[in-house]
Amino acid sequence: MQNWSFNDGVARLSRRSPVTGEVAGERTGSELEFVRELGGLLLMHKFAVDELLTKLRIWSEEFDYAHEHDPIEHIASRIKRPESIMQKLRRKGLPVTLASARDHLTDIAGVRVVCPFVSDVYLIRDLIRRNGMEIVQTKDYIAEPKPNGYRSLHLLIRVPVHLSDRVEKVTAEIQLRTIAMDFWAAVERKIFDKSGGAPRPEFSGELKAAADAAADLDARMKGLHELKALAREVVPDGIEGLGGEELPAR
Ligand code: 0O2
Repeated sequence: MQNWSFNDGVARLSRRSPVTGEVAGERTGSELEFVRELGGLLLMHKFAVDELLTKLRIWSEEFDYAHEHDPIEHIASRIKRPESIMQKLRRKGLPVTLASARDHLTDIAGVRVVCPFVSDVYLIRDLIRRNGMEIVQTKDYIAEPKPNGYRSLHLLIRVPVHLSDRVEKVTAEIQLRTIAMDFWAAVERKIFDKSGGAPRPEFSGELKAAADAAADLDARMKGLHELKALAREVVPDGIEGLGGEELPAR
């Protein structure tokens, strides 16, 4: 999920170069009409992403300060490219209109949160729920991974966007996963680009085994994390202080 600039996206949709202003191809009248109308909808989704990112960054810093544990490793966001919006509407057999995009596409605003531990994924889910954002759909691919091994928690949330004269609730998709899950998903996407269809059966076993290895890594890192917390409780100075004796200076 790459960051994407709003102006760049609108320029792409109209096939107008953001640098030279030249129009690089012909669009049908209805597509151009769609281009003109889409701007406001995309801007509203950009605002939703902005609101969400602000909250996530505050929680990240707050937890780091108050609990000496930052539950967020990194965040990525994107507004769906206008070309992708048109493609998705066509793929779903829907009319390429503003109303159709607004009513049927729930992933125009997308935010991905990558966390150190699985427990952090659910902590962020709970913080979202407790902080004025309604979760309208949950797909828990961590509890039930996809057949290829894909793991992530997907939420559709309603983000209140505070405009100057009203509050609009905008749907955004948020994907939460661990660093290990993110590594697998990012590389899987590179090897098996979604336009290429499902991987051949002989690759599926290896792909699933790699996903299981990532899950095993998560479990082992969780174990280490708990061990460190326990050591801190028993010996406040941590594992380093267990022996009690200072090493001679070298
Ligand atoms: P992009 O460019 O990543 O946004 P829907 O979106 O509802 O039509 P679906 O499959 O029901 O389709 O939605 P789901 O299961 O919530 O998955 C949507 C997104 O999750 C995908 O977005 C991917 O980002 C991610 N995802 C789902 N399955 C996989 C997978 O097997 N591998 C990887 N690497 N990512 C996955 P898009 O639409 O593909 O595009």
